[in-house]
Amino acid sequence: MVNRRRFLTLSSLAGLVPSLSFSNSKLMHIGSSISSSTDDSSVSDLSTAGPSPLVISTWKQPKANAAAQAVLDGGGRALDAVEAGVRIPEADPEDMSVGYGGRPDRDGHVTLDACIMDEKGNAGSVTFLENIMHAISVARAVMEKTPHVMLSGEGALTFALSQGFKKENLLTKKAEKEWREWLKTANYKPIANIERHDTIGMLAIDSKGDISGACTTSGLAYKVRGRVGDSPIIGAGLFVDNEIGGACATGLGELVMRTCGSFLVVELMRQGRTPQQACEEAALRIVNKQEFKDIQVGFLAVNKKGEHGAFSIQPGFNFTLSRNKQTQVTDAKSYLK
Ligand code: SD4
Repeated sequence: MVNRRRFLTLSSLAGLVPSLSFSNSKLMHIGSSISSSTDDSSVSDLSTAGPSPLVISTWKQPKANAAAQAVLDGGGRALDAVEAGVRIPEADPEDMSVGYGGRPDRDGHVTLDACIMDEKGNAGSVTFLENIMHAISVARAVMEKTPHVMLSGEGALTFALSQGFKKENLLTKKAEKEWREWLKTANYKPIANIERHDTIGMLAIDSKGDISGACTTSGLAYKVRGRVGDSPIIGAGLFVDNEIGGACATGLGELVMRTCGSFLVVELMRQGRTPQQACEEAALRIVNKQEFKDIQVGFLAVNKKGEHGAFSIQPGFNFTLSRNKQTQVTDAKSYLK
């Protein structure tokens, strides 16, 4: 349950929320197909607490969820599910915020950030990786085959090649055309939702009740070359603690990194907050301390009981939840209306 009173209290203490109108839009039902809804309660009929496996991901990601759910349905591990899930947008040229087809940096290079965490607290990450489609699988290889957590840039690429990953061009014609158009003004200013962020953060709970998570992105379009966001940073773009739950973030990574956003959400759940309360409080931490006008950040979380929560600064953030062979896309509540 969302603790609205707590949120209102926190908000009004900070003097920051002039109007909080919570409408009561209902979830649409579901069947085996995908449904969508505007969800002000965020905790929906798919989120009935219980140990049943679930997959939840940032933004509208039904295909990714289906791939993850197939792993869970076969009795697979949450770690395998999240890897399989996020590989879908990584390979999709139409998804312009992740992997192949991702928008390049200002110099025309697609550079990838990704990380993964398993139920034992193991973590792997790659940053500033070029020319490898499945950054998430490289991150997993870092976790499982090296004594390290994070590899970056040229070193990450060399490692990927040594593991048999194939080098390929990730810049599609479409992304290149848009980038050349952008070059005419080369005006860079991150604005909420303007890049139609689709970075995927995914959390899964398997039939044993174990939790894992993955996050992968090509980062901000036309970023300064070498810029790394929150997505590959354990504790910022993703954090999993199998005793408590998991969280992931999307939006402007700089704001998420400054607050260790996903770690904060998980720690708030450890202190007793529901996933929804934790996401709201983490977002408030940002708006209380940082310039957030025009900036989007969204948090997504699940706890060990299988409850979920989602919250963003600006409207426009949604998430995809799959459970019991049903999938729904839901608009998250937001700080600004
Ligand atoms: C970043 N957090 O690189 C990512 C971008 C993102 O949806 O989430 N886009 O800052």
